[in-house]
Amino acid sequence: MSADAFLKDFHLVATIGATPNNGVDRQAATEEDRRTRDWFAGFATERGWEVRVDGIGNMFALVEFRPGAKFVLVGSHLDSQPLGGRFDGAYGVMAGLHAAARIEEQVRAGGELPPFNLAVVNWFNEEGGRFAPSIMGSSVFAGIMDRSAMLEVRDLQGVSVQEALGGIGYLGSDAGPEPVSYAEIHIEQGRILEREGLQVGAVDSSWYTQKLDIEVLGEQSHTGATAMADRHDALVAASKIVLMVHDVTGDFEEEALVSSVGQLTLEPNSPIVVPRRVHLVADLRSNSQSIVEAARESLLRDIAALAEEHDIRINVKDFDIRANQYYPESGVELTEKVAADLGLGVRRMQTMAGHDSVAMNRVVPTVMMFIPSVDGVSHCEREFSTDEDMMAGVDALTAVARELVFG
Ligand code: HGY
Ligand code: MN
Ligand code: MN
Ligand code: MN
Repeated sequence: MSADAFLKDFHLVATIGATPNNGVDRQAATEEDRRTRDWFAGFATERGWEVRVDGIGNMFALVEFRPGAKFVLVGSHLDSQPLGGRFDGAYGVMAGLHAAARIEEQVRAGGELPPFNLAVVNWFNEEGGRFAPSIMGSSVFAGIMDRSAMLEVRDLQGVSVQEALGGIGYLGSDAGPEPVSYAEIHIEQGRILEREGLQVGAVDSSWYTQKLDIEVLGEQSHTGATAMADRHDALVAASKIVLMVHDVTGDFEEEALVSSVGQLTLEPNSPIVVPRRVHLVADLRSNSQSIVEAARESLLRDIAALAEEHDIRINVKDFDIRANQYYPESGVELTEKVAADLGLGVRRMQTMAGHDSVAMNRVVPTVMMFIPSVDGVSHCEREFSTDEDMMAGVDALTAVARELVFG
């Protein structure tokens, strides 16, 4: 499989769910997600690879060399954020498909049968935008999240994961392949590789992350006729919480803690009604678990005082908690060796973003790799990586996956 073949496929898939400024909107289990899934299945069946869909919508394309042997999984996710980037996740799935096609060609030509098989994975709902929590499909596969509970999760319109997956014809019942190891390549979504002029990141660890689900319950009333002293305005309190989530980072060393509120919904959301309810989600991340926990404690104290001051109710729930992950040294060294063999600049690094590898590393030895992001931006239409860097990544992933398959 040539470089041109990869680029042609990548740029074709990027047209699915394309948005006006070069992004994509392919949220989990939407019509656009279905179209990329169909494309994924077509690529596999064209090559005679078996396609399986499990009970949470994860897709597997199986390249079987040795019947009955375990599978090296390579992959990522095809779902995107709303108005997201066309590289996040999709690059890793496309690179996985092409790496598998190249390895299959080499095995068929070379004659030597590897001890393990190979499967390319498209994980369901890594992004957690439409259905929270994120990293859902791979976490169910890894036994970290309960499938039936996840099938009941509903989006803001009240549609469940089960209904949505059924609606696009991807609520399967196949058993996924038995994994022996996992490899994932992904855009860095930061600016370290670009700044240092390197082509590959050998990811050795992931940050500690958690989210706070916050519900502010005030009292609905008339924005004109209600005296200020009588108002219980949920949005005034929620606005203070948004600023608290930002300001708490100032209690720690610069960039040691990152946080934002990314989602906020308002009821009834009418111009002349004092808001009754605000739902907001805060994302807290740090390389240090104790920093996240200290920030959480401080926020809970300040939010309790706020509820008192405003005489309203505020409910806070923790969710999407991800402990630091440390990837096996052998995998980090493999990435470094492969990059050096390919003449690519490489360095070790952590990931602040979550990935399916965070779930898979809990169950099998996992190799996580990055390619550079231009300007370090992601989860936006401006997200970009060059064809050259993408191709270098496909070469690196192919070499890593081949090493894993040959054991
Ligand atoms: O959580 C994350 O960073 C990922 O994009 N879902
Ligand atoms: Mn991603
Ligand atoms: Mn993402
Ligand atoms: Mn991610």
